[in-house]
Amino acid sequence: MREEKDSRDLGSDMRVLDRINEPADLKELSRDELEILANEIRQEIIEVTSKNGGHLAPNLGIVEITLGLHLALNSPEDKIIWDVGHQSYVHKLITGRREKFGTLRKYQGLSGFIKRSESPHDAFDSGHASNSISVALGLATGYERQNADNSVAVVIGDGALTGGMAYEALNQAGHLKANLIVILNDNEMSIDNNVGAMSSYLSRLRLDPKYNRFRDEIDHIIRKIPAVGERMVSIGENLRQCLKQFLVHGMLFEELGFKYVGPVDGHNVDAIYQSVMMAKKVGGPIVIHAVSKKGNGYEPAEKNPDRYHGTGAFEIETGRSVVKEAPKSYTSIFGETMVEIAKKNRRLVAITAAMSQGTGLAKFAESFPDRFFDVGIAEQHGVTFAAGLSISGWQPVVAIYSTFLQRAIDQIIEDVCLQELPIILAIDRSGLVGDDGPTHHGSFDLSYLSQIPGIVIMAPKDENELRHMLYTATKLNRTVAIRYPRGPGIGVKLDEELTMLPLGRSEVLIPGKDICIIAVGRMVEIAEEVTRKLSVSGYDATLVNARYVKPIDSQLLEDLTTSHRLIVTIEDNVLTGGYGSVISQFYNENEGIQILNFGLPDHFVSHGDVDELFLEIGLSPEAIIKKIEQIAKSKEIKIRSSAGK
Ligand SMILES: Cc1ncc(C[n+]2csc(CCOP(=O)(O)OP(=O)(O)O)c2C)c(N)n1
Repeated sequence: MREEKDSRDLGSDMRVLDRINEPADLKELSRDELEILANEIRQEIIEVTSKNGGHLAPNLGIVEITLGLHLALNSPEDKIIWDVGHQSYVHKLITGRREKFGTLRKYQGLSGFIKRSESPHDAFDSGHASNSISVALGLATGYERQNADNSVAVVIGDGALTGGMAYEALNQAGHLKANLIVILNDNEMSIDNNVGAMSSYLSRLRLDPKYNRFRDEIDHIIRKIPAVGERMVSIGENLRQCLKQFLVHGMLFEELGFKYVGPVDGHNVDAIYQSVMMAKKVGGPIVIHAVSKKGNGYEPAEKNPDRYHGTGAFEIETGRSVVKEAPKSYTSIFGETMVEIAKKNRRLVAITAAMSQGTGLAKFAESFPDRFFDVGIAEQHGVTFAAGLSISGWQPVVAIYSTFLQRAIDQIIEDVCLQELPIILAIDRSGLVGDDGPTHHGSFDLSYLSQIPGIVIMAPKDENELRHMLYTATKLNRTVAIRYPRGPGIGVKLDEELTMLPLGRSEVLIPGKDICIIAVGRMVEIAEEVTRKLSVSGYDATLVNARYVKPIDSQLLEDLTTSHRLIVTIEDNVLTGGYGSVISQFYNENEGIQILNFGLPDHFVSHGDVDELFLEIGLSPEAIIKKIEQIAKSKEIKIRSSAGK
């Protein structure tokens, strides 16, 4: 950056941001202009997320860190790995995507996460937490082995640092001694308040009086640095001395083989820039501990950073949500039912992996603090922790999003199912989730779970059924998975009394003949529309709510063969290994039955509104009807003479 502002008119209509087409342009800016730029970036992010929704608070908190980092590095030759990638909006805005930023998270628009296909500045696709140090260590080691001098930096939050993979990577990095710059963005928050012993340790570091000494020293040094810009000065001996002086010995990171710098003010571009320059100079693995404020610069988000971690559309002046009124979400009905059941069932305990609000467990945590556990972003640990609780006599419900539960497949198989432990997996955000896209779609849970012996898998057709399923799960004494979608329920009336749903029995919603449509979970609503429209065309199709994906209702499936020739399955899981494939196997030997499976395709589905995505992949009611009618015609399934009337 240049030392002083130049003759360019900062008051003109053109924003500083409009001059930034690539990170190298930052190096032409004066310190004043950088400050203006930071404000403009905040403004732009607030405006776009107020319309499109998105990860507002994390991005407002990372503006200066992103600018300082890009000033010190030369992306894309130097690589930045963003943990989770939800905080990458600033990075997107200064790496050539400013003009497209209004399309953020929209169908066919910019992704809300890092995507290599979007820009050469995006070094690694991200969405799931805690893997950044592993990737970066691989990159740094790879470059070193090629004698290439590309720098590699990681930005990881204190929340993501609760994930086990981060420690596996720190462990190896300290051993390999690769040149790796880890910026720890410490805002004391995961989505909710951060938890765990590491979080307490970071708090102690933050409170260390050396913080201020370090900051003062940095300020002093910065004042003495000549203009840099493209003509970057070499880091002087005094900086190296400064670094030595402030490497605090005996600390956890040092013990792991890292150098530690900090805490550094995460809202001071110069401090970040200088720290990264020092790290490059010194070499080896180094942690720069940056302290920042989530939501910085927008009052509602500063006050409620958890509420604005990921937000829907909102009114900028007040911060109030402008999302249309909708029925209660599956998530909140789950949370309320947990509280209801737990009042009577004193063995019930709940576990979340850093998503107490997201999974609807906040009320449970409030009502039963001793029976609630937030394990951090540690899905694997959470599942096995539940196994221990189960053996000691508790009844654990582990609430995790479908996509994140992928992390714990081995633990579910080895530590839970193999030992027949009666643990309930409450799998939220199953199926397509919409705006967050492929890293967050719950596309695979039916496939990765239905292969496991002994597990029971349910999917409710509406929020009322979810209540009964949860209750049933607490009574079965088996490992049970219940998968339900993101977003509002159907708005059905909720039964007051919770009842058991017979194990492995599906529900016939509309009796008919010739064609039977069996749908899983949220797809029952679409299947209902399909059945209704088929009826108008003259087909009296049967509609079945699968309810149980495992065990399947063999008796019903057998009975269907007497009066049906086409069995259609509809699910929002990948076709491979899903419900439809199990049904196809069931009818394998039956030559009189034709099967038609609808589900998610064998490619990663992008982001956008769920209905738009369904349209794209042929899961809209119209597309389903068209295919059914084609097959019905080829099978000469007759229609009523009163069709269409
Ligand atoms: C494996 C996994 N589990 C859960 C999440 C959901 N998640 C997204 S961001 C986040 C909190 C991250 O906190 P932190 O790393 O401190 O970043 P901040 O948002 O505070 O900047 C969580 C839990 C995820 N992305 N990946």
